Amino acid sequence: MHRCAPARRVAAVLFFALVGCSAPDAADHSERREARGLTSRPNIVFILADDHAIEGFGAYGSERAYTPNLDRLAAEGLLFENAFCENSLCGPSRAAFLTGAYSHVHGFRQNGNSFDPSLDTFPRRLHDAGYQTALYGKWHLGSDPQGFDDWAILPGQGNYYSPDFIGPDGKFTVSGYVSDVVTDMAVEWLREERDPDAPFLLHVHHKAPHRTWMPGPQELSLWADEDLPEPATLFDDWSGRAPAAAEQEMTIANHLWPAHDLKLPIPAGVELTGPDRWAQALLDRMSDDERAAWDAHFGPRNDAFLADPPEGDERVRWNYQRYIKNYLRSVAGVDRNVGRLLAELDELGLAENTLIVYASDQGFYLGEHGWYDKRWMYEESLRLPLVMRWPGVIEAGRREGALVQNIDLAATLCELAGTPAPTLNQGRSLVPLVAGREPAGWREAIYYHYYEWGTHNVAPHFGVRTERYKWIVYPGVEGESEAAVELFDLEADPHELHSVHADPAYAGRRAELEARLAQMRVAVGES
Ligand code: SGN
Ligand code: CA
Repeated sequence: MHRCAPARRVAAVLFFALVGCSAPDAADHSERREARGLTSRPNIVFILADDHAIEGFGAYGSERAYTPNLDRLAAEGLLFENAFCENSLCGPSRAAFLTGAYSHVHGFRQNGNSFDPSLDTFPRRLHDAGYQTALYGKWHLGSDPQGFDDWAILPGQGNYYSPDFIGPDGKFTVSGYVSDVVTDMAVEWLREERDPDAPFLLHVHHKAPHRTWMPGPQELSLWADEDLPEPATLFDDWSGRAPAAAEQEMTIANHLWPAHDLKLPIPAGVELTGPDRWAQALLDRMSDDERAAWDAHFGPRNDAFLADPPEGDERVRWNYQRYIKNYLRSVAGVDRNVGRLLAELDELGLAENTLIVYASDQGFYLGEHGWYDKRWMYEESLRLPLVMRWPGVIEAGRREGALVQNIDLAATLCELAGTPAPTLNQGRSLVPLVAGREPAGWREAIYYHYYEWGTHNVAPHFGVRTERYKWIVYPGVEGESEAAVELFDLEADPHELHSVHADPAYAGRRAELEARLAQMRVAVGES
C-alpha cells in the first residue's frame, strides 16, 4: 500500500479515513465511500472567474495583482501549482469542467458551439444525489443550464454594468456592477432559499476579468497614479517560435481598440469601426453615479494622453498600463466579492462544512509576449488558478505540484458527494491529492487541443506538456499555413522564447514527446 507522507499527516483524520489510499471504482462507489468513513457530504461553492490568469493572483506570486481575499483563501486551503485547461477558451473549458471530458468528447470545441443539454454533468449528478443546486453568473454555453434548482445566467459574455440575466422565468436586468450583482444573488440564495436539510452546490460564475475589462466604481482608483511592472516579454518579436506566433491578432501594441478597450473618448462625427462601435452602448448602461465615477477617473487621464500622445514603444507602454490596470481592477472586484462570500459563510455558520473551489476557465496574457487574450498552449493561457478551502479537512497553506486539469473537477466533486462521475468523464478525482497523497500512477503529462481559428487569428494546435517539456503541433489548413512544431524546455527557457525542436541535443527528447503525444491522442480518443 502507498504510504501517506508524514509531513502531511496533520490533515484531518476524517479525511484520511475518507480517502483511504486507493482510487474508487464507479460501480461500488457508495459502498466504498461508506467504508472510508465518509458520512457527511460537504456543501460546495464553485467560484469560476473568466480569464483570470495566475499572474493576476497574489498567492501565485503575482507582483501586480491586489487579491487579499483570494490570498486568504489560498492561505487557509490548498493551492494547485500546476493546474491547466485542455483548450484555452471559455465554452470548451466550461464544458470540460461540467462533464470531466475533453472538447472532442463533450463536443463543444469552440465558442459559438452549443452545449448538448442532455449531457451528464457533475451538477446533475449532485442534484440527483440529493444536493440543492444553484448557479449565478456567466455560463456562455448556448443551451440553458441543467441540473440546477435555481439559476440566472448572463446572456453570452454578459455586461459589466446593469447586467441582463436569463432565468427559468425569462429575461431581467439588475442595476449595479456585475461582480457585486452575481454575488448578491448567491448571498440571497444562501440566506433565503437554502434547504437546511440538504447539502448544497452553489456556482458563482463571474464575468470579470473578461474583456473589455471595465472595473467597478470601488476599484477605479487602484494604481491611479503609479505604473505597474512590465512583463519581461512585453516587446517579444516572436522569433524562435512557429510562424503562428507572429500571425496572431492580440497584441497590446496594435489590437486594442481605443474606445472599447483603452477607454479613450469616443470621437464625435466619425464612423466607428470594430468593437469601438459598441463602446457607447457599454457606457450607456451605467447609472449617473457610476458614469460620474468613471469620468472622474478616466477624464483627466485621457486629457493628458490627448494633449501629448506617446508614440512607438512609449505608446505600447501606455496601452499596457491602461490595459493591465483595468484588468487587475476587474480582478480586485472579484476578490472583494470573494471576501463578501467568505464573510457570509462565516455569518451563516457554514464555513466549516463547506468546500470552496476557486478556478478560472483558462489563463490569460497580461502583456507577456506582447499580448492580451488566451488560446495558446504557452504557459500564461494554459495555466489556471485552482484553490480549494475546506476548514478542518484540508490542511491550511498547502501547495500541490501534481499536474491537474479542469477535466478533474467533475470526478472530484462527485466523489465527495458520493456519486459516480459523469458518464463521459476522462478526468481523475483530485480527492487523494487534496488529502496530501499523490496516488500511484498519477499523470506525467497533460493533453491540450485548441481548435478555433477566428477571433485573434490563433492557429489551431495540440500538444503535450510534461513537468519539464512541451511539444506543440500546428497541423495547419491547406493553403493557409504550413504545419509547424515547437519544443520548449521549460527549465532552460521558462518564457518559451526558443523552440528547440530542431536542436540535435534535443532529438531524443523530441522523439519521446512525439511518441507520447501519439499515445495520448489514442488514449483520449482523438486519433
Ligand atoms: C470575445 C472577446 C475576445 C475573446 C472572446 C472569447 N472580444 O469575442 O477578445 O477572445 O470573446 O473569450 S470582446 O470585445 O467581445 O470582448 S471567451 O472567454 O468567451 O472564450
Ligand atoms: Ca474565459
